[in-house]
Amino acid sequence: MLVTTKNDCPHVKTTQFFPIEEFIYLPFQSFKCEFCNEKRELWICLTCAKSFCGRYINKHFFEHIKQNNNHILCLSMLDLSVWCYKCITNGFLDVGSYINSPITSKYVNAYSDFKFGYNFMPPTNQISKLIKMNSQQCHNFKYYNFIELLKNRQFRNGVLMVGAGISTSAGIPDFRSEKGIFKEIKEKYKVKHPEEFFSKKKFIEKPKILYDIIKQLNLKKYNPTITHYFMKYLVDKGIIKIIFTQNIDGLELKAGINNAKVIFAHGIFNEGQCINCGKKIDCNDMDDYINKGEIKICNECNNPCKPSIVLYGEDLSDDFYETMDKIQDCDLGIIIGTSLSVEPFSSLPEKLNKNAWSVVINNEQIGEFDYDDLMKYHLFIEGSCDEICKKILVDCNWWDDFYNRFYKINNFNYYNENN
Ligand code: CNA
Repeated sequence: MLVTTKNDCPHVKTTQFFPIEEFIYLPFQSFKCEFCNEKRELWICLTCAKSFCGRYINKHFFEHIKQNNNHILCLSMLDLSVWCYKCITNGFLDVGSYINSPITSKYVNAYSDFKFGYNFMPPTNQISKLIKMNSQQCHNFKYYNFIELLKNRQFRNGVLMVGAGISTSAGIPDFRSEKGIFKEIKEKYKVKHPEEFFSKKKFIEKPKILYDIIKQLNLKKYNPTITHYFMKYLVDKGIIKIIFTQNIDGLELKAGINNAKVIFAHGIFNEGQCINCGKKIDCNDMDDYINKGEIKICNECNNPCKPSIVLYGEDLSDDFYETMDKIQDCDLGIIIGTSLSVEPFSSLPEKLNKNAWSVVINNEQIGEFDYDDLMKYHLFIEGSCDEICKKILVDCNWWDDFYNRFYKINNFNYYNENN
């Protein structure tokens, strides 16, 4: 084929281009031919940003321009070349006009950034005049792009990383919020650093305090929240494959999520073990001791037994370390209700690869590192996690199904009613 490179195509000036600030957030990975659903040899129309198969498949791009007179510039999703169909002579099949202009380069760069993770062409002065979007617009584009991918099952290997914030609406306080456990401990025990009561050192010195805290928390009485069922829903849909939780309340299991999918990074309250030799204690037995406020002593090594939660100064389970390497293969990471301030859990999101989506749902900004710098597709959704999970379900058209499966059989107002 004879190809001429044109830097001065007259149709570039008269073409109405799809807004570049929206183009950069299009879900290219789910693009297919608008006519025949083909995924091979696709062309993106630079006017409407829809995709169509090319001459070697069913020639639907030609169909598109026949129907839309002014849609003539297209970008190849294969080799990133841009063509003008008005400049093409000899029918469409023999001679093409490859366009290289500042404006079309913006689209090439944007798509290249998606496809390869870097810009295909060096920016010219014109191109580098970056289109500025305000942060709300940017957020909305990203959010709806995310919803589109979620609803079309483009994510197949997602990971959830969650913390105490997913259980606050059940009535279980978190650690660090205004009404959190730390504040209460500070006042009750007159200490500056409430964390110390969750340390191995302090437990060995004064085991009774941790027994009292666990007794007061009475974690057995709580029920899962909308967010827990949302997590179950994503697992059932095959979108989420692993859940890392910092929570010790076990509500993930109460919501029906299979034990094999959940890594309890900080253990679980209703089991027990010796602080020294690790010997397991029957959970009813441990519960009895906690309720009586009597310290269970290990009959193997004579040391105090603790609920099977990981204390500061103790190592996390092998499961945690073995599974965390899987995060780098995930296509989606959703982080919910955690301040991400406890290591090594707080480093888990950094294991996501740059092309994975990372979505943080929390009622305040979190994390030490700069996600926007680290992740190409990062979305922070601020607010109550139950409300946001509901919104996502509605936007994906999953709400009715979710409602019938989980919502109508659970009373999610129990906490609000009691408070
Ligand atoms: P944290 O440090 O208390 O952070 C919780 C985060 O969630 C904060 O950023 C809050 O602003 C946010 N948050 C609270 N409620 C909501 C809500 N409804 N919607 C959205 N965001 C909300 O707790 P982390 O989990 O980050 O810290 C890890 C500790 C807490 C782990 O060792 C846990 O074992 C420990 N913990 C667990 C539980 C539990 O099992 N439910 C309760 C309290 C503490």
